[in-house]
Amino acid sequence: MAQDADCLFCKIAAGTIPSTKVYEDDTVYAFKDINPVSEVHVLVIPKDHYPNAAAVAKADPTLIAHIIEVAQKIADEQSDGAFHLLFNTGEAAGQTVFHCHAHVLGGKADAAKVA
Ligand code: IU
Repeated sequence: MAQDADCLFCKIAAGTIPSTKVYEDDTVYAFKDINPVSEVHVLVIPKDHYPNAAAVAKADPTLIAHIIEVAQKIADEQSDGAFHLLFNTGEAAGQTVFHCHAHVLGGKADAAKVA
């Protein structure tokens, strides 16, 4: 699986749409969510296009494990190491961008926005 020319997060991972980068390596890219709901709110995405986390797990289990490792690294660096990891999967579950992304939520939450 590679990039999707029409996908916003593929463009963010490639750097053609700007974002506030938090971490990058050969396979993943992490950036600050534009509408944070907690003190630390970072999205970790695979550079290759997959529609959701289950599709990554099926195609490349090592990659989904790596996304979780990177989430821990970000929580260690930006907070006290504790974090929520959220993969909205499917429109009815609130997924709005159909490129797999892990929400890494740490620090003080905005109670008005986090259910
Ligand atoms: P969701 O799980 O698909 O609902 O999450 C999409 C997230 O992507 C959401 O928290 C947005 O604030 C965030 N986001 C972003 O950080 N940058 C963007 O350009 C767009 C959405 I569009």
